[in-house]
Amino acid sequence: MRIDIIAVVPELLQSPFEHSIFKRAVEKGLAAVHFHDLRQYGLGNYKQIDDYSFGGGAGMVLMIEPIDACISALKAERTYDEVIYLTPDGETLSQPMANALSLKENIIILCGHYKGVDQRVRDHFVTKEISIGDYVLSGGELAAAVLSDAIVRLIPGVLSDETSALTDSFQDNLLAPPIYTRPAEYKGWKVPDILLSGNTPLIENWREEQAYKRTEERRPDLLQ
Ligand code: 6GU
Repeated sequence: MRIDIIAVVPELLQSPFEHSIFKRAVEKGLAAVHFHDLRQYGLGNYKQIDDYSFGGGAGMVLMIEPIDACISALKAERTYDEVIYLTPDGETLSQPMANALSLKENIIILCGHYKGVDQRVRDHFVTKEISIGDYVLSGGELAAAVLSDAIVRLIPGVLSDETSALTDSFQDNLLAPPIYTRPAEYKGWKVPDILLSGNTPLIENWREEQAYKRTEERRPDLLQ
């Protein structure tokens, strides 16, 4: 999968891609991420990318020309499955959305900034609008890192133990059960006996019960 990220401040989101699971995905050739600085497509000597809002109102709006120039240059090179615009008024990111996006070949992620982008960008270039939750960020850059992480770890072969993505919280609409590692006792705080029993069916049963209990307590909405 290839992800092209268009951003006003690409520096904000580079380092998450240089470590851990992402780094491994890139090294294995399973994912490639390319950053595009919108400013490079800006207008005139000052490389202008934003302007005042028609009709007045506070805040600058990202202009259509630089965005068109950047997206068109990318589309001239390859076909894209989605052009995603990150915005607080988009559809809230969910695990099923991440699952579906992990099957795509090429995607563009456009990060909003300031007040957002000219509506005509959304009407004519964007195929999907995504928010990462009901709160406001200063720009879409951090949201792009979140979205990309959620997607890339699901690409087959990226996680060393392929089943581990399947047992994630949310993957079966249940939160993950409690987990423990050594020591079996610390300051008198014990690991549940059953996990030390070696009885796999009983352990699986316990985990399922715990996942259900935790979901009931914390996210009853997921059980609907
Ligand atoms: Cl995608 N962008 C911004 N600016 N704020 C957000 C968001 C996106 N998702 C939640 N809050």
